[in-house]
Amino acid sequence: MSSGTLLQRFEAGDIRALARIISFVENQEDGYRELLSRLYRKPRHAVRIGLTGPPGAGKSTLVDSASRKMLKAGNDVCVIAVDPSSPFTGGALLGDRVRFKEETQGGRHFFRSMASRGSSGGLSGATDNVALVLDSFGFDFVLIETVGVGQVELDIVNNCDLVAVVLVPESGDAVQTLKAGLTEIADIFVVNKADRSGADRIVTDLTSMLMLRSGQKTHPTVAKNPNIPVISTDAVHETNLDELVNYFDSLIADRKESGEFDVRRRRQVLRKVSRLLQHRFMTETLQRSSSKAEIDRAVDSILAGKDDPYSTADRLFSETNLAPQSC
Ligand SMILES: Nc1nc2c(ncn2[C@@H]2O[C@H](COP(=O)(O)OP(=O)(O)O)[C@@H](O)[C@H]2O)c(=O)[nH]1
Ligand SMILES: [Mg+2]
Repeated sequence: MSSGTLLQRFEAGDIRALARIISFVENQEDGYRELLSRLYRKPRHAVRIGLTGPPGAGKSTLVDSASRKMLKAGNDVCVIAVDPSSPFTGGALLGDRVRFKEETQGGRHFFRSMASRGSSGGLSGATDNVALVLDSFGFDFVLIETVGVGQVELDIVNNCDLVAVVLVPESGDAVQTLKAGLTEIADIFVVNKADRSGADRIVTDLTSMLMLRSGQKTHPTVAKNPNIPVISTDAVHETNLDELVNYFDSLIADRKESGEFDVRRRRQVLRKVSRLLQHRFMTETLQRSSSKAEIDRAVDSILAGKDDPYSTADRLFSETNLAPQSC
């Protein structure tokens, strides 16, 4: 990065500096780790809310409507859309994946889409880092939109303080939703497109299924958080949007009071440190040419029934030079 001036401009609230720093971090340019280390030490207060669900459920529309409500209340809100199909308008000034608006009344609104292609394995880390940059800039809310429930999306929402799973009447019945493992990640279910037929039914089914499950206390996550709210919305006409935003506020307040908020934050940090360690260990082990040859030999031996993956991993671990260096 070109000297401290960019960071100074960032700290002074310059939106172009913010956009530049996001790209810098997303592209992992030289020095991005040092920058992130500095940002981790800065005071921050943003709440991260993840919205996930099938394509076309109305996540982008919901994020947009919910943002406007939050902005009206005087909050600075930013959106990270990890969805290549997110509607995008304008933004030539800051680049083709950024949008910024200073509300005449209320707070600042920043939008950034993240490329989901070409960043295999690193997307959740990159999203987390971009969220940290936005948090450090001073935003009150970081809304993160992701599609579906693949491993990457799960990793992304695991880094959120609150997760809304967005469904539509067409999403299928409640049983399917439960089978898809969505209750494990949902803090709130949003049945969007309430203007369409079938919305009431999915709300009722989902609510009774959740009550049944919490009664059985079969799953630890559900048992710990038995009252997952289900709310229906019409994102286009903004029906129940105030209620949704109020739910966000009250769920976060409850979490903070019960200590669950901090428990989650601890878990997020621990997960991040583990990932970095894992990544570093893997790359350092595999970079040693002696290891590469050794791994090849070990794979041959395992296939021939003369060795096993556990002993191989133990051996490689004990041979790795764990002398302290800069991570
Ligand atoms: N009827 C209806 N259409 C909606 C609603 N919310 C979003 N849509 C429409 O559904 C389509 C997909 O919305 P989008 O927000 O892009 O979905 P995403 O893929 O989940 O981000 C768009 O044409 C929206 O205008 C809603 O509550 N009711
Ligand atoms: Mg979208």
